[in-house]
Amino acid sequence: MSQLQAILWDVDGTLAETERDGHRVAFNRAFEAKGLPWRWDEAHYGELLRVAGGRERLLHDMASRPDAPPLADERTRLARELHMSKNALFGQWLRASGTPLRPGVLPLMQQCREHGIRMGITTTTSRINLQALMQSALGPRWADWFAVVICGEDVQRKKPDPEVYQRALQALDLPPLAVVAIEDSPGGVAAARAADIPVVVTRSHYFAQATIEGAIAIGPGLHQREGWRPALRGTHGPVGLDDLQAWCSEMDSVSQFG
Ligand code: XBP
Ligand code: MG
Repeated sequence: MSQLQAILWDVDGTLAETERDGHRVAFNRAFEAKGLPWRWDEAHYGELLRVAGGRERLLHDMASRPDAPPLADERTRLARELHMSKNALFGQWLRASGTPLRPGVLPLMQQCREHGIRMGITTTTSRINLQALMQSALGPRWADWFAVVICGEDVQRKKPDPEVYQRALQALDLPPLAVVAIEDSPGGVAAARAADIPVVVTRSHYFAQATIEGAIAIGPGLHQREGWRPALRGTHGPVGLDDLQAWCSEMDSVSQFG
């Protein structure tokens, strides 16, 4: 493992808990505003999260709804309309709720900035949603924190396809083993692994129990040292760059760990 030179951040579930009370509720409000009786409860939305991308998720759900438009073109149009409406409502929710970054995220970001470790965003979410989150969490100059930002619109194929990660590596001009991805979902981990990038997983609400294969470390969040596999040395302080580097160095010995 070479020296760690950059961190690639997933967004939904990793930077912030945005799904259950954010995207899901905004989808439901968009259905209501359009006069549709569809509602996604928490459990159903958990199932739907297997499909990356809000528009793709809508189309997937319509496929099993007898009251969805019969023609593919109509479904595509409706999905686009609902998705735009959902994203606007999601932005309103973020601004009103002031949803914070998950604990431990900001300290690691600050440490990266202090030590010249570049950061990137690698997400399937829409750019407008990322902007709303980062604006509220890091302020109007949030983009200065990141050397590369790849969103859903920037790729042909969303996670678990590796494209988002391959594009980030290309933009950073780094080999996969010089970076670490931080993810929360099996699809996100699969995307990073398919790009040969080592992945650290912070468990999120919807993927707390999910089977996750191929991560170099899995734990409850960056704010605490307890509960990580492989175990972290020391008992105080959030997960830091030294910890990420140590996991990367141990990688070969834990590659079978799922
Ligand atoms: C998570 C996703 C997204 C969001 C909704 O992205 O799959 O689709 O659920 O956002 P990630 P959009 O974990 O890669 O950040 O509706 O804009 O797709
Ligand atoms: Mg995620």
